[in-house]
Amino acid sequence: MNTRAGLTPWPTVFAERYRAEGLWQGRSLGEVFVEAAGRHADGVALVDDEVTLTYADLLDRADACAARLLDLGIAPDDRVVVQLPNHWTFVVLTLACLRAGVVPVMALPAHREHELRHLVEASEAVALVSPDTLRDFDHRRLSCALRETSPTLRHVIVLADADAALPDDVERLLPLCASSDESTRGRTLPTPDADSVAVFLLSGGTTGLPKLIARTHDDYLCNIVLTSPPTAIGADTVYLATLPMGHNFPLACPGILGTLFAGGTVVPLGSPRPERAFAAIRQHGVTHTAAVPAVVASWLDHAGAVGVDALRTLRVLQVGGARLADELAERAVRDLPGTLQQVFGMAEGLINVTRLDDPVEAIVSTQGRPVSVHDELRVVDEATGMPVPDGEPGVLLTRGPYTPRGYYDAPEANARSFTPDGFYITGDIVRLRPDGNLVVEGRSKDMINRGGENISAEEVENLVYGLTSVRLAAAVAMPHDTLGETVCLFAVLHDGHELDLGTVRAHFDASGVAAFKRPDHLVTVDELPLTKVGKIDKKALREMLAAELTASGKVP
Ligand code: OOB
Repeated sequence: MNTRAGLTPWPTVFAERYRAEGLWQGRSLGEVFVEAAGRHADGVALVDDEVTLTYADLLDRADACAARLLDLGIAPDDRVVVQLPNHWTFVVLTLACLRAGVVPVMALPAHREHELRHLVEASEAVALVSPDTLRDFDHRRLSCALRETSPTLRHVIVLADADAALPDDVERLLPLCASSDESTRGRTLPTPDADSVAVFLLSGGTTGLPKLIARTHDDYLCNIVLTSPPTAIGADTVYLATLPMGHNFPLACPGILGTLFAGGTVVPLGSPRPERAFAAIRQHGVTHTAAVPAVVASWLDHAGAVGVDALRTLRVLQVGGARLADELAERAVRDLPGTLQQVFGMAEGLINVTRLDDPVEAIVSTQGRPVSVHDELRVVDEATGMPVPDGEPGVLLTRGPYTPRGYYDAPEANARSFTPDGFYITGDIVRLRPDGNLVVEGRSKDMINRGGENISAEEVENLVYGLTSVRLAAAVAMPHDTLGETVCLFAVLHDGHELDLGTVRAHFDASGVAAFKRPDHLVTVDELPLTKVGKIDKKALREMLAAELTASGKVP
C-alpha cells in the first residue's frame, strides 16, 4: 500500500519551515511513546476496571501486538478500521499500529453498515476491528458481512469475552493485546517515516459520508505537543477518556496520546453518564477530562443533586465539539471544581483553546485562540471570500503545521473545502476579538451538530430520498436545550402519501445508519421555500421551525 497516494502534501517551503522551527520533529509517534515508556517505566499508564498497566507493561503489549499484526500479514502502511468502545485494548491496539506503521482508521462505535462500508472502501482497509456485540448490536456479524463483499478486507478482529465462541475465521483482540511471549519478544519493528500517515481521522463531512483525514506522524505529534502545555498535562495527570477515543479531541488534544507522552495515566471509560464518570473520577483521582457541552450539562445537574465531592481532584475540564452556551460555561465555572477550558477544534487540524489563566470572562464567553503562532487564520465574508473588517463575523479559514492541505483521495471535496493557497475552509462563522480569542457565532456549512456529533444535512436528505413517499427533503438544525441541536426534517410528499417520524427513523435503522443521524422531528409541508438561485432556503426553514416551536410552546 502506498500511503503517499491520495495525500496533498504541504508545499516544500512550508514543510521546511515547520521542520526548521522544530514543529515537525522527524519522529514517529511510536518512537515518542517508547521514550516516554523508558522515562516512566514503573508509572501507571493505563487503568480501568479490568487492567492496570505500567508504562513497561503497555509498551510490552503494544510491541507484542504490533508483531502479531505483522504475523497476521498486516503490513506497514496497510489500513485497519478500528471501531472499538472506550476500553484498554483500544490504547494497546492504537499504539501497536503506531509502532508498526499500520494505519488505524478511527471509526466510531455508533457507526453501522452505511458508514463502515464506506470507511473500508475509502481506506482500502485490510482489517476491521470491532466489538463482538455491543448495546444489543451484533458488530461481529456486520464485520463478517462487510468482509464478504469487500475486495480488500481480509481480517475481522473482535473484542470478545475470552469464553465467547467465535468462528475460526474471526480473530480475537484480547490475545493480540496480551503481554509478549516467545514468538513476539525482542522482535524488531519497522520504524514508520515521520512524514507517513499515522492515523486516519474522520471529517464531520458536509456532503454525504465522512471523508478521511490523513494525519502524519509529524503533524499529529505537533498537534499533541502544542495542545499539551495550555492544558497543563504532565506526569501527574490522570486523564479520563469518556468521549469516543477515536475522536481527535480525546485522542490527541492532548488527550490519551498527550497524557501517555507526558508520563500520566489514562483511564478509559465506556460512558460519559454522570454516575459512571463521577465514580471513575473519584476512584482514580482524575485530574483532566474532556466533554461535549451536552455532557457538561448532565454533570452539572448531577453535581447539583449529589454534590461535587467526587470531583475534587479535577483540575482541568475541557469542553468542546459544539458551542458551549455562555450560561452553561458560567455554571461550570461556578459549580464545578478545576478550571474550565473551552476547546474549539476539528479533525482537520486547527485547535483553539482558552488558557487556564485567562480572565474568567474570556473562559466563559470565547472558544479560545490557536495553540500555535504558526496557525494562520483568516476571517472572510461568506459571499465574496474577502477578509471582513476586524471584529466582524465571517467564515474561518486556516492553515498551519498540523492542518493538512486536503482530504485523503478526494479532489472534488478538496476543491470545495480548501482555497488554492491551502487554507482549510472550516465553515464555522467566527468573530475574532482584539484579545485574540475567537467566538463561534454560527456555521455556514450545511451541518447539524447534535450534542457534538456533526451530521451532514445532505447525508440525511439522501437517506430520506430512499422513502418512496418523499418528493423533496431538507434537514435543518432544531434548537435543543441539552444537545444544542437535533435533526429536523422537512419533507414534501408525493400526492396521496403519508409519512410519520417513526417510519422515517425505522427507515434509517433499516439502512444501517448510525442512530445519531435519525431525524428527531418531522414537518411535512406542501412545498419548500427556495432562494433566488433556486436552492432550498434553509434559513427560511429554520425560521419556519422557530415559528412552529414558538406557536406550540416548545421553545427550548
Ligand atoms: C471536534 O472535531 P470535529 O472534526 O468532530 O468537528 C469540528 C467542528 C468544527 O468545525 C465546529 O463546527 C464544531 O465541530 N466545533 C465547535 C466547537 N468545537 C468543535 N463549535 C463551537 N464551539 C466549539 N468549541 O469537534 C474537535 C476536535 C478537536 C478538539 C475539540 C473538538
